[in-house]
Amino acid sequence: MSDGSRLILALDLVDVGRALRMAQDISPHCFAIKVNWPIILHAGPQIIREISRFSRVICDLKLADIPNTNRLIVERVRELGAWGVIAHSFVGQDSLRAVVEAAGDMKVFSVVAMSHPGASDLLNRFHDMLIDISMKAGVYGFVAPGNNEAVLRQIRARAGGMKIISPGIGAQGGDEVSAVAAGADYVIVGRKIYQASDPVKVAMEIDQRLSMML
Ligand code: O7E
Repeated sequence: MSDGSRLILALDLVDVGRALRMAQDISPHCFAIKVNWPIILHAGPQIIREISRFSRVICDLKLADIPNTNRLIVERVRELGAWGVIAHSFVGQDSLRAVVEAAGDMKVFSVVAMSHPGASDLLNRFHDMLIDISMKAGVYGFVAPGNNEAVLRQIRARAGGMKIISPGIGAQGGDEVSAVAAGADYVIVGRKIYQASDPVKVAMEIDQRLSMML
């Protein structure tokens, strides 16, 4: 894991052996590795512990439940050694606060806008309210789309100095340098890296492009 990197690898592979090898090979070139339902359902929750031995792990369960259920899930994620966890904010301040309280030292990122086209149907119209809910709940940072510069800039303006992590790069049309220029602290990249013929090379290139912006 690289403290100075602005890259977060989205490890959405379903071949567990390949995912672990890729996590190990790319971890020196990224800040953290994000694990989502696909790899957790194939490998089991212990994958969080396994990758946490050599990298920060952001556990992307996009929690969206009542406070008690959110708390029970986050307590387990914490036991497994994750560095961060992702929750939805639209469920409200009490649900999100339950995540923050159960997280302890883990960083909580709340989703305040998303990167897919359907996000404009509802969610992305409410990012200001979702940021306010998230701030009152005490989150560490936000998830905001790296492929939607207008929305990302608005979120950065309201978020002040809080951390923003941004997916939507590569396969979803966004560019890592533009996303950071628009306000992202870290970019989340999956297919552009793991579907490349040389994933380590692509990860290193992204990492280098972003480090030149510092
Ligand atoms: O498009 P890719 O392959 O680079 O993968 C993007 C990853 O980011 C993937 O895991 C997806 O679930 C996630 N993501 C989005 O693509 N868009 C969003 O709006 C939010 C997320 C996400 O991870 O939310 C939490 C960070």
